[in-house]
Amino acid sequence: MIWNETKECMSRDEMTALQSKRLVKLVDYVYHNVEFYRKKMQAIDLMPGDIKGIEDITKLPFTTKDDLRDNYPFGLFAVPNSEIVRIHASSGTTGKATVVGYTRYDLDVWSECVARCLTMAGVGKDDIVQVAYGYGLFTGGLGAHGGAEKIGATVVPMSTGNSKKLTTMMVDFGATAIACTPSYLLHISEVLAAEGLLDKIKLKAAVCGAEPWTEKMRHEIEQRLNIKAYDIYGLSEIMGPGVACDCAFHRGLHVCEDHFLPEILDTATLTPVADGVTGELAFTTLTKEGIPMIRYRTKDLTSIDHSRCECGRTSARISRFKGRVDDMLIIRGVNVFPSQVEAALIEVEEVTPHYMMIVDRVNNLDTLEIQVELDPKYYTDEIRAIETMTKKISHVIQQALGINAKIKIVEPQTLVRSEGKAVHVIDKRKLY
Ligand code: DLL
Repeated sequence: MIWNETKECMSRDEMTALQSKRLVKLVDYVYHNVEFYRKKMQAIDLMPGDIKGIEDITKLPFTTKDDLRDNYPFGLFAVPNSEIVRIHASSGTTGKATVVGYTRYDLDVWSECVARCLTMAGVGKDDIVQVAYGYGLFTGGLGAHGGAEKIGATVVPMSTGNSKKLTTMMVDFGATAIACTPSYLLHISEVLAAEGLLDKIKLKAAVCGAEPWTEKMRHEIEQRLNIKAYDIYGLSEIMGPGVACDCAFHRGLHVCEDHFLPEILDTATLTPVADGVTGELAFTTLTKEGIPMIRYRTKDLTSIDHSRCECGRTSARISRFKGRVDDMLIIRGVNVFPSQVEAALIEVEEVTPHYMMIVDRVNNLDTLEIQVELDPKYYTDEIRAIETMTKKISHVIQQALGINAKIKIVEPQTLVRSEGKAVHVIDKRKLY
């Protein structure tokens, strides 16, 4: 298929026209090439001709992660395996892996989208980019890699696993950009500080994503490393990193909406909500050949803004993620997102942004313990000081979450640092 009609900075009408044209073609494509979609459409008496533009999107059925698992491994592919040139997969915590396949054209689109994101972060052909997302079945490493190569940057495929080597090479190679998870970058900043290398780096930009993080955490990273940090979003079912990224104005993430049509859905009714209203993000892949997705429910919570950005780009922007529908903890009836804890802790000067939430149930009552690390320069054995600090943090958490939590202050460097997606929650209630 040839999809090559994209023009930069289209007007909203031009974008709608392009999306509509592509959607019509896509629906016809999946109807004739993926039995799963054909059966789903037949079940509701929907024919490809009934979809005339994006205004008809709500007529189409949703797709979920379970659909991918139920059709494991290749059941949703629209092309024979001879056309598939790459497989990625994500395992999740339960069930079978979700497997995705890319044609050569899909890989081209992917690197184009990541290249757009890196360009938004000011990264170009003169930069030396350390890619420190995991390489392998996870899309982070190879996805970022493809985009960085596309813009002609010098790519250093570090992957994860050896922070000391990474920091040494960051200095020796004069790396100017890094792509990794925000939590890993915080860890790298600690390693650089411990090695006395902070003033020897040439880093100017970081493109961070794959996990929720807050605006405050971005500032923290920027301050520690004296760089600019950008938020990149994506998911393997849709493509991988590069579905959206924020620009220098940080007023939401620009969606590559010529390739991915976003919808924000009311979490209860699954009907589209207005701009600015938070709901579940769904995507329809407008150009994907290997494994096209129709109204894929991401479970990620965000809102959308279709107005023109100060940077001049006209693409729709999704706000920084509030969490996932299924990350949401319900503790004593209150909805709690780990990102709220992170945002609250970052307000407390004496603690680091590393934390672990342990949720349990004692005598039928939910309990929440939050383990936090003090900044080494504030760490003390003095019981009185620890008590005062604990009280202070309890208050901040109570204000942020609306529930009480037991705060446990742990010694610096105690909590496990992640190299990939950070794990911030142990929910023991699920074990019963
Ligand atoms: O995490 C792809 C990726 C790699 C994105 C590197 C950015 C950078 P999955 O493993 O399929 O793919 O996980 C996708 O991660 O649905 C979100 O819940 C979360 N996520 C990804 N980026 C962000 C972000 C990759 N910038 C899931 N902010 C998504 C918040 C994010 N959450």
